[in-house]
Amino acid sequence: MEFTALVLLVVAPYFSALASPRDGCGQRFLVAPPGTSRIVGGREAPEGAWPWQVSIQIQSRHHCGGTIVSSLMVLTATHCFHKYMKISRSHFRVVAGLNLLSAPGNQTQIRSIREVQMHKDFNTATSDNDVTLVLLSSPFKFSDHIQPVCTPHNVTHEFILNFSHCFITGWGSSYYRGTLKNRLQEAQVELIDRRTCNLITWYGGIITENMICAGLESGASDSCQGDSGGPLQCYSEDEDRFYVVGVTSFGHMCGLRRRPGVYARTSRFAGWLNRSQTASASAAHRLNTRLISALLCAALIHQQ
Ligand code: 4AZ
Repeated sequence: MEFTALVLLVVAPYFSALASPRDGCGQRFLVAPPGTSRIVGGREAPEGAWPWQVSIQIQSRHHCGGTIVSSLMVLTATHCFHKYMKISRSHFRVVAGLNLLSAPGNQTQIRSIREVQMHKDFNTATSDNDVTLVLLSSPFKFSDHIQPVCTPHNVTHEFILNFSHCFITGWGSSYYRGTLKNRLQEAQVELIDRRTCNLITWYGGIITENMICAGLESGASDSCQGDSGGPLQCYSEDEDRFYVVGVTSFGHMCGLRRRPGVYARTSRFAGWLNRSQTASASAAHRLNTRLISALLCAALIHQQ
């Protein structure tokens, strides 16, 4: 009987790691909900404001942003990886619970990468389908500083959520060809409909259905180099949660009038996200599952 209890104790965390990513997502415990005041341009993010934001690093240097969607998976941009596949995966790491790049605190957790799942239809010329899922070597332990974000179920769900406030976050530069910022930055943005964003005086037709523009017409709020792969996140007042609405993808330089940031539209990738998450999680857990089955069998035999 003691052996059975021991087996259950060992097995329980694996099942909780496999639990649906929508269980408790998009909530932050250290910062109040967004107010009604507008923020134009970037400002320093308070500690714990964006607990799903990660820094993807190469040889301990910030390379791209990313978003925690479950304890084992980080959503980022394909362009953060596809030119870097010759670099050994062991040189990459994913850092969560981070505010100051130069000074990871005791809230920080670091994981290596087990697998990179790039969207197979990523187009280098157009940046269409600029989404990648990174499978971690071991799960993040969620805390006040580390939490998963919610992901929209589909495009209709994205509309129904009726977002009141959207923000972009990252350690990227505050001007084109600038240097990285040490402290995580946040800026409030507006979602810009595709028709406007494709106007001849804006992006002139290069924005596909898999992309969403966000920023301000004036250009005063924008993402920039180093923010790539990170989240465009929106707050649902009804649900009191944040959803990742976009993945920072590209733009014509930074902060230019009528050249807002362009983001991979996550609601268009809900099916891909679910399939990739299930496939990767099951592959990663196949070995563990075998071990668990063996242990459970042993416990049953032991009981008889
Ligand atoms: C970049 O190079 C980049 N203004 C990211 C976002 C934007 C421009 C460039 C959007 O990573």
